[in-house]
Amino acid sequence: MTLEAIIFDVDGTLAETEELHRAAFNEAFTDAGLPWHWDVKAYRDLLRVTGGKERLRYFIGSLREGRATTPDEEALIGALHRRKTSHYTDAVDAGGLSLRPGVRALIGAARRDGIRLAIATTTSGPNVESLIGAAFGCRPADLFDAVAAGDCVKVKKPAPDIYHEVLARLRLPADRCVAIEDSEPGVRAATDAGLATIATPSLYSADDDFTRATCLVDHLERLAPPCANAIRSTEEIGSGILRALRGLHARASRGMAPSPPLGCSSVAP
Ligand code: XBP
Ligand code: MG
Repeated sequence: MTLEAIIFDVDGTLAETEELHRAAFNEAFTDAGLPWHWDVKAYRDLLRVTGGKERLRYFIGSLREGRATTPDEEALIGALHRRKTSHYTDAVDAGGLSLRPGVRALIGAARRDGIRLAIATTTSGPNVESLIGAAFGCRPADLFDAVAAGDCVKVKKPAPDIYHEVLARLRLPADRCVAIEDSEPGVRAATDAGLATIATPSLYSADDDFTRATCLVDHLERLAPPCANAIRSTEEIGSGILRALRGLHARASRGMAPSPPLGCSSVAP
């Protein structure tokens, strides 16, 4: 089976975004005069709830011992989340993020080789626009054939809906694509949609369970074979990552356990 498309998650996968998200939530709380503050430990737990509005709803529910949110609280969630998105996109627009190792190289190699690119993310559309604008100086649609983000599906990850949506937009079956994810809910969503999935854990997801992933690797650049000459061009790194992805995809589509590529921390059975 030929590899035809690569589907990227955004938060934690394209870039280490979660500390900026956390700061933006806290700024929104301060703006609203609320005494709430999400520290790293609290945010690690809250990240189990995917989606910013859903996270806020869960948090407010936990303060109210789990009872359903009132209409006033729903209005507050909407207002806080709009404010949070504004703080977050301002920080990204100001250059607050850089891409994770290997991401730019792989995107370049895929474009040179005619492999299609897509995004399947829980994060809101404006966040994707800001990150792609800051990193590549273009709109997401200039780089990606399909961009499925935020509320474009009713049920967010770990449900597979966002991947079903992006596969429908690509008009491709799952076995022609690979997904790249950084977290357990993301890997679950992608694999439940039938996708071979490369896991590149991020700061907040290092302790997640990645046993469902096709391959677990610290970051994408580790998939490029090392060379004696320590200096490799971005093109060489990108071609190496893409070659490894093609190999992993081919083995996954034959139902074989992938042989560990260099730099793989571990591989699912
Ligand atoms: C990760 C998330 C997102 C962000 C916040 O998404 O759960 O909710 O933390 O984004 P992914 P919003 O890894 O799928 O990109 O506040 O815009 O929802
Ligand atoms: Mg993610």
